[in-house]
Amino acid sequence: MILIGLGSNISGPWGSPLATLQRACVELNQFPLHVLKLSSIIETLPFGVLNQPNFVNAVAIIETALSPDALIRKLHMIEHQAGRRRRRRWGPRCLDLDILDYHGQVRPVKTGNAKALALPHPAIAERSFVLGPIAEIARNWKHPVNHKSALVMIQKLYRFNQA
Ligand code: PH2
Ligand code: MG
Ligand code: MG
Repeated sequence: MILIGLGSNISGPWGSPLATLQRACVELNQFPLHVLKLSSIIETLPFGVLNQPNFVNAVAIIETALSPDALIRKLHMIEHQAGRRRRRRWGPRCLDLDILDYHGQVRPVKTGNAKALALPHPAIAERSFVLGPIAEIARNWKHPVNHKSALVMIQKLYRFNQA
């Protein structure tokens, strides 16, 4: 299964963050990409850098024959069309498209090369705005490294099991 995280918190050439996310879904469904399933689009509080507008977030299950590196290049092209320019870490953006999982592939985070693609996305476990939508559309999905479902990971995030 290939999972893509979508996020936006500033308007751009495709309109509001919500309109941008909707248009991004259309673009994600252009050959050689196919959207199999899309989660609800949810409004979320900013994570990391706090003094920025709320985000809209969603997760899509897609299929494609593209390799992870070709896919990320394609996603960066769509981000660029959506008006994304600055690349401040965790800062505001018109559109962010992240590969969360690529068929369970594991590629370690390479230190000293911030641009290298790490798989699965290294921050899934800390982000309810990713885990919630995954739980909604991919009940049988398991995290490729810890083998936990999104629901179990959300419970850990909120420490429900440790209260
Ligand atoms: N993306 C970030 C940083 N913070 N916060 C929310 N709520 N949603 C995001 O998609 C998001 C974020 C960097 O990619
Ligand atoms: Mg991101
Ligand atoms: Mg990104």
